[in-house]
Amino acid sequence: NACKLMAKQKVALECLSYHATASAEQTQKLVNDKIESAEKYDLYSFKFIDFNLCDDDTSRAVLCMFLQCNLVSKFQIPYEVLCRWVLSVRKNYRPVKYHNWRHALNVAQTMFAMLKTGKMERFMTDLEILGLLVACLCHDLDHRGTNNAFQTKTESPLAILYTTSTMEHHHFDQCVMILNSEGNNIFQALSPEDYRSVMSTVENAILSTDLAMYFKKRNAFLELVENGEFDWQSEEKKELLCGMMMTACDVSAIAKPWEVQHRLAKLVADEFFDQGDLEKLQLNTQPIAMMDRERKDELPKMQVGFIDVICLPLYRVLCDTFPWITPLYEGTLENRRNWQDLAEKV
Ligand code: 5BB
Ligand code: ZN
Repeated sequence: NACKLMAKQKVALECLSYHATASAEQTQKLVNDKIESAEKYDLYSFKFIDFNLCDDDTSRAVLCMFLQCNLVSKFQIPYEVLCRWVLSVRKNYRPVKYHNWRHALNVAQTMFAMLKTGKMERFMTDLEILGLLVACLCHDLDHRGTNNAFQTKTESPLAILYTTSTMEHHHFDQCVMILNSEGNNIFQALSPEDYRSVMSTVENAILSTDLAMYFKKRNAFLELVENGEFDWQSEEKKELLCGMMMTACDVSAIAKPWEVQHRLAKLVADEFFDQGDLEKLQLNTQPIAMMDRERKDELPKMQVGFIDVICLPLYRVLCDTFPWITPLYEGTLENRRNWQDLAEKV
């Protein structure tokens, strides 16, 4: 398997070319920072936005979620290690337009709001809550602003390494790499059994953020719900539920107040258009409508499609089972009306 070995080494060399973990100074500063209340950062709200937070506040908001869930004391996470880990994760996001650190923060915050305000924490163990928050923060690590299809088309080393869920496997790899870096292992005090368990939660959750996985899991999940399933305790059902929750958080920009959704959709579109430009230039191919900046007039119509095919069915089935997360469904419905209005104007 020489090909895979070569690909693995290329990926590893890329990683070596810069320091992956946070500096001592930056870590010490965060350790000494005052962490405000969860209310101050608006963490309980499904309308949370990061626009007004400075970069330092984004790290502090993450610490606030861990503290609020009692994860630091329950799993004896040394506070300094947690601070270093948060900064290292932040550092391993690239400054792409949408799939950057702020997207990861927003996904984690929606998870926090679903668990707390949405009252879903009663269905989860503390170890699962820890795994889910870590997964949200790490789920797009080292995203390059291009999707799985692009990796395949360009025969990137990552696509040679992983033929399916290419980027998602890489995001998980990066997550493991950070945890294994000196002074970054927030799981260091866990028993071997808990360690294996939380890593398997994280892996399942990150791999579930591949849209292809979502479509597979949604049918299985729908079947459970239609059979009147209310016991989410078995391992298999828990994995399905966690996967659905990850997608619900990953696309939750679609449920934000209209002004915010409009701005975020522009960022998503800009990142897609950049990939489209690369395809025109590097591959000499015509990108799909979604990635073609010549067709940006079709954006409202595409958002309606995205909402109807992916978002509303997901929020519908989750809200039927967990009614306290209904703001996600209603926010999405409201945005559908706005995008539909814009689509009719074109
Ligand atoms: C999505 C699947 N793709 C293979 C083909 C296109 N579709 S889509 O028609 O549903 C579509 C989705 C088309 C355009 C879109 O954005 C134009 C700006 C979107 C879209 N995707 N819109 C969004 O606001 C967001 Br957020 C997203 C999610 C982008 C990341 C995909 C990760 C999916 C996780 C389950
Ligand atoms: Zn994401």
